[in-house]
Amino acid sequence: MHSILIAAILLASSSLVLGHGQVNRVTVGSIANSGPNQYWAGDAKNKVTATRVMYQASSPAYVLYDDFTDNSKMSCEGSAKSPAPRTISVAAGQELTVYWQGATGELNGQPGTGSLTAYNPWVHAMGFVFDYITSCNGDCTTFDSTNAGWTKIAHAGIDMTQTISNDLRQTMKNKPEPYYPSSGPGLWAMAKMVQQGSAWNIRIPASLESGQYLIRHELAAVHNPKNSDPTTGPQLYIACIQLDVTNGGDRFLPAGTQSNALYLPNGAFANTNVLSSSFNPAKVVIPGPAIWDGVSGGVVNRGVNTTEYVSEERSAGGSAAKHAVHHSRSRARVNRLP
Ligand SMILES: [Cu+2]
Repeated sequence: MHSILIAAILLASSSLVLGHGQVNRVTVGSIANSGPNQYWAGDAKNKVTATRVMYQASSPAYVLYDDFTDNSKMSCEGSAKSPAPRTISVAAGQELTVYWQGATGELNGQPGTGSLTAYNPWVHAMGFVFDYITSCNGDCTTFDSTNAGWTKIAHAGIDMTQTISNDLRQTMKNKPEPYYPSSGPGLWAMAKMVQQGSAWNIRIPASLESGQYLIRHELAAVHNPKNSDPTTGPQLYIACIQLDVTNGGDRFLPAGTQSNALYLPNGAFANTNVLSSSFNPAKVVIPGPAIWDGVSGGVVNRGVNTTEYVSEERSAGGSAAKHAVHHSRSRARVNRLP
């Protein structure tokens, strides 16, 4: 009995390797910016994209728990030092929409995927969605994000006030990754995303000062629970999108959390087991730092007296002081513009 179950799980795990995907495009209002071609750098759209190249569909296809402490991989899936050539303009307080595309056609035209047929829908339906942001300290197209401090602006786990559609539940049953909870309430953020046409909205905080920022938009699929095999556990798909935020408010971001400190390789998140008989969707905790309140960090100094401002921040602690000094420098640069 048990060996049959184990064999079934192993079979399921091996076929899951074919999943995955990437950003199809990012939109702001009626403006669309295509994601890059991950497989051919010479593609013309790679010269005009604002989304950094992610891993391809084959190994490595996503970030696993062994790499949760790796700043280079965790910041932008290997593109920390490989920026995209463009930025997308978005006003503070406005939304951008990220459209994901599956690398394979498993869900193409399938019920419950938001009638998306122009390209492959995203292929996983259980997991978290996280949105982080960091300042590019100037130009995102030259910004090395390896040691960036990330501020969380949104996250979603499993919504117990909602239920997956019967259509998507049935569609996932036809894959080797049936949906859990197998009945009753509990809508994973990733299922919600698939149901709405593999799209996810991200609202830029209205208080955020104008400037260039990198969004770290992250899907964390949990269909393949962790065991002794290092290729199991949550699969992180990390899209870094370069933004030019306009009409900003008067706040700058706090120092944030480096990507190698967001999640523990052996914490509750890494050990999420949707297949366990003891899995309780109501007890799922969203990992990572708290969502930014839109206030802490600091007030942008639009005057010329940056020295006084820096000394105020210094009393708040080392990293904040460092950040404040950096900000004062960028203020000074901004102030020189006509
Ligand atoms: Cu996948």
